[in-house]
Amino acid sequence: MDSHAPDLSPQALSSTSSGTGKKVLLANPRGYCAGVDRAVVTVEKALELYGAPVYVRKQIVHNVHVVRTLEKRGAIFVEETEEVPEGSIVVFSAHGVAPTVHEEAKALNLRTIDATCPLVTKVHMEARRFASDDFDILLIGHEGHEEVVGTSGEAPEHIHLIDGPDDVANVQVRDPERVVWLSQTTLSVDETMRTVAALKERFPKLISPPSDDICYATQNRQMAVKRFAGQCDLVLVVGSRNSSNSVRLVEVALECGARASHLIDYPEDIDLAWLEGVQTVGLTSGASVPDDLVRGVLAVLSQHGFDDVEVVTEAEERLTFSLPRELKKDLRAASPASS
Ligand code: 0CJ
Ligand code: F3S
Repeated sequence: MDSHAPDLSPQALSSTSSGTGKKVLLANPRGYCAGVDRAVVTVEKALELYGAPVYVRKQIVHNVHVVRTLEKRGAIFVEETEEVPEGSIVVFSAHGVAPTVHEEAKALNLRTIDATCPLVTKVHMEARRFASDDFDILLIGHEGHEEVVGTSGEAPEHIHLIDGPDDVANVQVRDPERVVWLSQTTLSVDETMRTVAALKERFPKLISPPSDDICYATQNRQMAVKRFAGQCDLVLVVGSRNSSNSVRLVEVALECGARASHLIDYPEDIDLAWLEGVQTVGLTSGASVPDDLVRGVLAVLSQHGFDDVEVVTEAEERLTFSLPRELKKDLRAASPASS
């Protein structure tokens, strides 16, 4: 971590103002969710336990900085299972994989560690259950996103992808009386509700998922941005371009009244022209973003007079997930005393 980065404790934040009138509203919660923390720690522990290299299928989470940092420690990221040398260890990313990927790994005699977020696994289980009850499943999600590819792979014969409200008119189902909708975990809550409303118009008997598929972290980060967007001349979202939940935060900020909003990977990505005439900056980060990067952004903002930082709290998150079973077993075997 950058030792010059600002202290984000409440005491420090309440005493930093230099009276410029320039202000930062800092979203809470922001950054790492329980599933990302688990996935990143999984790769770190695997590197410690087995030694480098550890192969990871796809980006473990959609964040450039996280991937670069793990690469430096000896992780090798591959796009497809077949790129992993026979007999090696491979970690599956937080976004989940189709059953065919497990089969490919088995055929190559790979040792797999599945870092799929348990909340994604829950959606996979819903897909399997509704498919076995012979429902048509309308999966709301972004075409080509890894999570959607993985979930669709659970029941390709039953799943129809709905990528936003415009896809609703053309979808064909076998029996309009047996239709359920499920979703990707990292969508815009508001847009998804618009899509569901359109689907219900077409299929009045449409069944909803047994519990929210858009996860708690996605929802909380969007709600936190909604709290301050209307007061902001600019909302900065730290996150990578391929991070669905991060991109959604920019959209939410703009929809909810922010005059401008930008997605940045690093503090250096801030274009100083964005700060011209700005009094209030909102700051948040996607679920795959380490908080060091947010601290770096606060340091840059402070250098430009934005040193009055107010934390805007939407929710306190305490959820944690235990490490993948297969890794825990090996960790226990390696150090029985600490388990
Ligand atoms: O799908 C997930 C399990 C979310 C992981 C956390 O975020 P990120 O940025 O890796 O992925 P999304 O593109 O799904 O937001
Ligand atoms: Fe899981 Fe949601 Fe994070 S699905 S990985 S808790 S963004």
